[in-house]
Amino acid sequence: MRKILTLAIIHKGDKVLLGMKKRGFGMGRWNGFGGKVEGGETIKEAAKREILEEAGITVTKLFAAGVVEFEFKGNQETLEVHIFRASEFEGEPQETEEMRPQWFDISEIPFSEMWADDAHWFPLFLAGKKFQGRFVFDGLDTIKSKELTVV
Ligand code: 6U4
Repeated sequence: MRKILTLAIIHKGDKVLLGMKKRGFGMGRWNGFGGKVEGGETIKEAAKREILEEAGITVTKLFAAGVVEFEFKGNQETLEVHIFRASEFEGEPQETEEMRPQWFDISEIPFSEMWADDAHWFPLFLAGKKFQGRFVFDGLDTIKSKELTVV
């Protein structure tokens, strides 16, 4: 089974906006904003909706940055995560039930409190590259195998 998810990171100048996930999958980690694509919406529409729901801001232009697949040992499900970048938005980031947004300097991204794969693809993201990859996890913290290429 395959689940299609979105993940959006606001990158403005030398800062990125991340959110501390307060509940659900990835709780306790800093991450971009996103979630499941619902019936009847495009992946980009889902990404915009999730940013509004989780950070309270409206993104005008979203750009595809990469697609990364995740598998977890012992679990049949594949997560297909579509990663987007944005720099322009309307409104002020605000804490929601799901996320606590915070700006980070790109030299101080809190990788030790993020998904382990982020340390691999974030440098490509910050360099404005497009990428695709596949990570297999053993548990929630350990990467068992990885593939990551610039496309
Ligand atoms: P619900 O059911 O709405 O509470 P929830 O458990 O909060 O769902 P979901 O599915 O809405 O989670 O979103 C999970 C988010 O985590 C998506 O934005 C994708 C992201 N994500 C999943 N695996 C990731 C990983 N390995 N690295 C990463 N982001 C990941 O950086």
